Amino acid sequence: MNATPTLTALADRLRATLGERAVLTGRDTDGYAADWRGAYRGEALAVVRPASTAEVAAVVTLCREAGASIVPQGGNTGMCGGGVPDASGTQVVLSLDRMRAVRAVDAANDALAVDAGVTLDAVQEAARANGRLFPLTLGSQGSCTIGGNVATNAGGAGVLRYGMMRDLVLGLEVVLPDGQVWDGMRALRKDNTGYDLKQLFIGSEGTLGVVTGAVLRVFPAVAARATVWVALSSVEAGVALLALLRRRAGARLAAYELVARTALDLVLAHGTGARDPFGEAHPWYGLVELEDADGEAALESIVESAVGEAFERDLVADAVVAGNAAQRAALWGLREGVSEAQNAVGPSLKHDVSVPISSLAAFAADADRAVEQVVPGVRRVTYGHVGDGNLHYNLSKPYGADDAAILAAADALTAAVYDAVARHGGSISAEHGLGRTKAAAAAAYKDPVELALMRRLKSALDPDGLMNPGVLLS
Ligand code: FAD
Ligand code: 2HG
Ligand code: ZN
Repeated sequence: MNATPTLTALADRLRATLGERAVLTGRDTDGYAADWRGAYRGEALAVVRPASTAEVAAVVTLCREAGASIVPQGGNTGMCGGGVPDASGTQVVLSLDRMRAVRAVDAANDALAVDAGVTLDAVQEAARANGRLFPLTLGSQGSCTIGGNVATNAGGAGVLRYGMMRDLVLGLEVVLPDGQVWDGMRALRKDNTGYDLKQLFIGSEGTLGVVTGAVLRVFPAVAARATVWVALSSVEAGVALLALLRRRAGARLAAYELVARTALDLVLAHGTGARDPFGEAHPWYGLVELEDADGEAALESIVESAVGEAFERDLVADAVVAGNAAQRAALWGLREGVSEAQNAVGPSLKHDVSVPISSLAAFAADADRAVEQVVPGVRRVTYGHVGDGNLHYNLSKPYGADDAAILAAADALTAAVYDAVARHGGSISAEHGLGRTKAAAAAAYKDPVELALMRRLKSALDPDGLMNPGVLLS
């Protein structure tokens, strides 16, 4: 679609307000118009890079006057195409990449106030520099931003102990679709003065406003860690091990990740320097980490006795404990390397699903049967956060097949997985959000009353539908 005259003038008006260098057009927008997987490529009318909340508000107002829709973008590491424009060439990408300040640290209140464009790595570093921990941990943390983490309600490996982004935010600053700034940068743990509006924006994927700042909860620094990689015969064994670990380690259980052999094979084949810790292959692996403020020896003794009991009960077939930081990093590399390694073998179908933990094994078996019927031999690259009931039930083409084998059957494969999710009372998005990929599926699988309520909220806040249309709600 060609840009209308009003839209054509918009880039000039944005330049006049923000300055030449803050507005990109033409080929300069390319890096912002595609996602990191190459799964989505759109075309932007312009990319705007405001440097302050007031400038974000000015951009939103100008876009509204011109009738241009806005796609907020942080680090562009999202999994569902929610941060890139559509192909119309009429959308404005609003990038937060010039809003990267840590605004304030209140160590006594265990709180950190930041701009939305600050990277997750930088927030972790700011917390560390003040003897604190910001526990959100993602493979993308060098690039993803706090605004993106808020907008997607990001999860990751630390959820078991600390919760999702939703649990880590005390306050927010948001530019609303009408250009007003909501200053909700409160650093309170208790505030019972009505609806908790920040929770509405957390997980809203840029459809209700632009997050420009956040007050984050931080925690005491963790000085002691114990990390163990175990071999498991089945998902059932993995789930039984979770209960055992919870009983023995309590709140010290910080992460418990599950990795199928198919996923490990990809990392061993495509990851740099990856090495199988065991001499023989096993169907499943678990990566377990305990943490505490101090007392490494105490943690190691809990790990030893827990793994000892797991051996006696035949839950684990082999185990290796990280002896130092380098070994710990190598074990985490086997887990965190899966996303990139799966990219190396062609298109992947990503299914970021959750079911009750008690249904994980039955779900995986059910989904395995269902996808096998659609494409015999389709590779199940299953891994994820077992402690949260969240599996990345990802699919790749069968060994030896070409890309068409999976692309032609993509919709049928995804429907087979989502139907299995529905049979087990699960969700089609545990942590990545709906984005463009799952907006239509959500309309089919979510409760109609819930969907209607979501649409009413959307039209109350964004009556002209200018905030990230086509994302989250179809
Ligand atoms: P973007 O990709 O830029 O945007 C994502 C969505 O948020 C879009 O809808 C966008 O419009 C919206 N948005 C971005 N910024 C704002 C803002 N300031 N205001 C309003 N809306 C905004 N995710 C997990 O949950 N758990 C994981 O373990 C995990 N691991 C990953 C590992 C790898 C290797 C990669 C590449 C990604 C991983 N992700 C994971 C996905 C991704 O990193 C997260 O979804 C992250 O929160 C996105 O942040 P971002 O800044 O890159 O957002
Ligand atoms: C992870 O847990 C991320 O590693 C990414 O959520 C999952 O690439 C994926 O599908
Ligand atoms: Zn994940």
